[in-house]
Amino acid sequence: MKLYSFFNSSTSYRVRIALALKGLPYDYQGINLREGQQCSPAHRELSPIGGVPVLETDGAVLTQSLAIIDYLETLHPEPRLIPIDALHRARVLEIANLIGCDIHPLNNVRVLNYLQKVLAITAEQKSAWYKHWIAEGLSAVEALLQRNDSGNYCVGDKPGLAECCLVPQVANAERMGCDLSGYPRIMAVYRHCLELPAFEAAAPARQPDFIL
Ligand SMILES: N[C@@H](CCC(=O)N[C@@H](CS)C(=O)NCC(=O)O)C(=O)O
Repeated sequence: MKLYSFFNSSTSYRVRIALALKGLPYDYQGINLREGQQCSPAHRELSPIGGVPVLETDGAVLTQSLAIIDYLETLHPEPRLIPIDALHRARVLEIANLIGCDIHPLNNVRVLNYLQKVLAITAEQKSAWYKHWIAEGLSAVEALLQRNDSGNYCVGDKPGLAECCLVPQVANAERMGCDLSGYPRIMAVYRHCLELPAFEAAAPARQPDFIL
């Protein structure tokens, strides 16, 4: 398998964690989002919307991190990242969807670029936008974790799809200087996961295309 990724892309980080949790080897191809490589005609052949991650596998090209993780889960069910039990499964998917649909798209590179380059907002306004949507979204995740009575993990006693989504989103928020002191349950899961070898291997600083 070949993964097209950018070291600090949170959606690529989701897939890297899933691959590492399942112990699946892959080749790494960096796509530099800072240089706009995701918009090149060659990359759009792989990802029509112009993004990462992309997984090439068995002659197929897959986009969308959650679809890629679902594909990996179907072919390599152990360890399970998405529970079978209906309620646990729904709880994992509600966190993954909250992060994937309600948080990440608002602060994606193309959205921030449009705000700054087309609508001409200032760097301060861009930062305020970013922090606002992180606060709205992570407050909701924190409420779900309280409802789940989470401990080391969002749901249950093993890392899975919810942590694949949560850890990269928190890493991005930390990098962007967001105040995370109001999310004790989220931070407990985050800190615990960062200690695990699979999360360490998937971390931005461990990727071949890492740059400061
Ligand atoms: N929903 C997609 C989002 C993929 C995505 O947009 N990734 C970001 C990086 S985290 C990206 O490539 N952005 C490039 C851009 O917006 O130009 C997924 O989950 O894979």
